[in-house]
Amino acid sequence: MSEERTVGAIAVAAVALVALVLSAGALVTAARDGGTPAAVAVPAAVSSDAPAEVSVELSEFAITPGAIEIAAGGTLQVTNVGVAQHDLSIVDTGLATPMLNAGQSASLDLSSLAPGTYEVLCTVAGHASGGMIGTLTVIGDGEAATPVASGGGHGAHSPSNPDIDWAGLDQAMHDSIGAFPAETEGVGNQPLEPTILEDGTKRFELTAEIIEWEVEPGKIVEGWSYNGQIPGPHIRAEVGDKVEVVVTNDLPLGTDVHWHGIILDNEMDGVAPLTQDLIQPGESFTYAFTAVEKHVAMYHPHHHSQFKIPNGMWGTIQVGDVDLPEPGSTIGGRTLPDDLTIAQEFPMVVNDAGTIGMSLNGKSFPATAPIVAKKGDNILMHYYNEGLQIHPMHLHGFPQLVVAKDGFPLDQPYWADTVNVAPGERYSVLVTAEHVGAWVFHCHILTHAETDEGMYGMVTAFIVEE
Ligand SMILES: [Cu+2]
Repeated sequence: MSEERTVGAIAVAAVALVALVLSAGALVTAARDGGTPAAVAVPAAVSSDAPAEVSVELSEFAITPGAIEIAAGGTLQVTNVGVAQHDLSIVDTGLATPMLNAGQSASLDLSSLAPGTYEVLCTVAGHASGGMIGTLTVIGDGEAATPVASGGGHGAHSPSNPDIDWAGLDQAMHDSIGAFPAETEGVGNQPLEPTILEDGTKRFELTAEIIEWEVEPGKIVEGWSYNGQIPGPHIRAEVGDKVEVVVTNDLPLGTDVHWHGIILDNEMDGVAPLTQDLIQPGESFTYAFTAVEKHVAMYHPHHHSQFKIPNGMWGTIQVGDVDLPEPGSTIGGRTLPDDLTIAQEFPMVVNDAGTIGMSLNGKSFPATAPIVAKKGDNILMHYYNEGLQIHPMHLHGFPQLVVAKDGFPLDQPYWADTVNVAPGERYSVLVTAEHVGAWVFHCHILTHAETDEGMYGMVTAFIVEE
């Protein structure tokens, strides 16, 4: 992917479009002669193999399917399956459904649309940037539809579907894995150095700002960030520290910062306008608290978090060290090393929506950072879920010992090769790099890790050297 891209509000649509075009080019080999593949049911009124009627669901915050394909002259049946009001607008065409309340449906006649690809979105403020954006491809007579990635009809990925280029699928996976690890601009989670005030208070400074963020090679999105990083900078304090965080708002709307998991006074909880006034664009607000106990916590906006967080506004904050089990102790039949010195400690922030999409620490495979360890190293990893979905994080090769939940040490740590992390949760896991090799580490919701274009999203590797 080396094309020059327009960066900004339409970047996501452009990338989605390019991806669609690439997938069509790479994977469709048949049915360009106007013939009808035998395995495909064709609605009576059209001679394309695309359906004449497609059901589309609107929800918080997705348009499903995200890449709609329909025959020229077709009709969309649009249903709001969410809880808020939504609509579906086809950009620059004047076509849109009425605003739909939860549970309402509407038909959208596309007979005025020429074959081609259009951008679709929900026009409610913030919903498109929250994820309610997609593409609509109107397919003319005799054109082939793209193979459906999952869930659709068409006998997708069935040996009876003549549209599938099986060798192309093999090649796409091979090429995507060969691109790992890929260099991209920007690294998140860098330690934030405080200014030490006269009374010993540690003062940290955060600026909320919109940046260009390279999620994967060549894919530059509008990232909502702290200090130009996704994840935002890592804040570290010790129990007993007096902490101040000065937050400056360079966003186009008001904001606040919620300290998710930190025990502090109500007026510092960051829920505007309940516990404080909104921090208006151009203004600053100082959060202050004394760290009273150990925490594995995260910070993010509470005000319109539904699009700010998916678009990248989150960071990690830790107070003290997580308590570990006794070295050499036996848990669940496995004995821990006698030396539990931690060789590496780092966050694993998972996200799945907005402009950042399926990602680990703000990057999508192949731009995810590999974990590189020496055999026998002990690694302490903290999962944080800043997304909208649950993610079962599966490590090949050796198990993870879950030692803390939301920063609270467990009386009975437990072993797992797959740790399920729900939105808002943190799990701290201790991993001993027992076996040499390049071990895959990924979300086990398979469509968060692979597509027809190969490996993507929530995948990295745990590389153990001798
Ligand atoms: Cu997942």
